Amino acid sequence: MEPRSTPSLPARTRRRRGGPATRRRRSVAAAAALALPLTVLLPVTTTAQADVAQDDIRPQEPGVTLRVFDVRIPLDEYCTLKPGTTPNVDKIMPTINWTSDDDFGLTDQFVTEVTGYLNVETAGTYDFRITSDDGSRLLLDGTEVVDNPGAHGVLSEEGSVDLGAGYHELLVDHFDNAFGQRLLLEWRPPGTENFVLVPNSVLSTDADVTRVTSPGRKSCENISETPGDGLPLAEVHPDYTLTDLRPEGFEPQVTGMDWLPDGRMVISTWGGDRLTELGEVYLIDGASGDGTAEDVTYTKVAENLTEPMGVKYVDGTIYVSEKDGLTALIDNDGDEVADEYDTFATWPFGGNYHEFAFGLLYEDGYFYVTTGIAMIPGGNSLDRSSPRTAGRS
Ligand SMILES: [Ca+2]
Ligand SMILES: [Ca+2]
Ligand SMILES: [Ca+2]
Repeated sequence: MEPRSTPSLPARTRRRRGGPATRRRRSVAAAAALALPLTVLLPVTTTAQADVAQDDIRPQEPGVTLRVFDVRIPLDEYCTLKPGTTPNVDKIMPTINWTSDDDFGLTDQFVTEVTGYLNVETAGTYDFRITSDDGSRLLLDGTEVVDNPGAHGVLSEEGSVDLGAGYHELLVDHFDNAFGQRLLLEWRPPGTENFVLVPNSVLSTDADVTRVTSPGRKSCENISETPGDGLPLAEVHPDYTLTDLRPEGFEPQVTGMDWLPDGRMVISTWGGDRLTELGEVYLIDGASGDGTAEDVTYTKVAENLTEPMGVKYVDGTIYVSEKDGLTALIDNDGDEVADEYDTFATWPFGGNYHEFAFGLLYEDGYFYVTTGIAMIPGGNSLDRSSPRTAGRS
């Protein structure tokens, strides 16, 4: 199974396709074609509907985020990557103007996703030109502004959009099938004559993100594949049955699992954001054997835990590994809800978001965890001399 992003990086919803403006543009073009069959259609200006409120934007740094995915299949259309796909390349770039293998990080049969914001000072009609080898498209605030589809050599397409002053969510999709590759985004702001490269000064992307990558081939949703060829888990071998055990309304972000002697399961959950104390522990009944989601019931045992990443049942007591130590959940009155949270052991913890204690195991009187290293957002280890970064468990 393909490694996922670290839990500290909740997946963002990126793909908002085909907003109202796109639909409007198409219907206007169709009507014009019916009424004036011999007339060349004039370009129609789209309108980006949803300007991004300043308050909704995380801290920014100049540039755009470039993610590249190694799909290794012939491409003549946009690839919809399978959910949770980790890129092969993830880096910040000053502008969108790339040609070489080094720029993209891959050579052929790859998919490119560019994200960030376009911040314009003045409202008005902006023209955009996207030049690519092979296909590409530009979306602002989820609305398609320029489409340059299909497999082809270097080719430009233009489009226009009315923009309000402020931030606009930017997305460029691109793919390279074979031979050369190119991606260039230019614009012509209101009152100017010529297309120029969209400058670094108006581009920004989320600052202080951990850029998680993984090697290997990535998969598109719209390509048929068979299980068992090294692809991320999407289906299982036909000899097995994949069963979803999450009942309606219960979709925990599970970080650890263990069995109780009576056949019930105990799970720990993450909490959903960095450095929170929102982790919980549940007892799950009905999750074994031929059980389905309808058979599953759950009860909360504990809450307010610091990003627990492991859970273990030993001699009648549930233990969880939090960021900073091992906690025993003590039930005094037999109702299976913890009444005391006893710190059973501690280990080095520097308060860094990336420090976790994974994979709680127990054998012959000893507990075992593996600790995640402290990281500076962006990807480097914080301190190579600390016990955590030296790889000790
Ligand atoms: Ca190429
Ligand atoms: Ca090409
Ligand atoms: Ca109790």
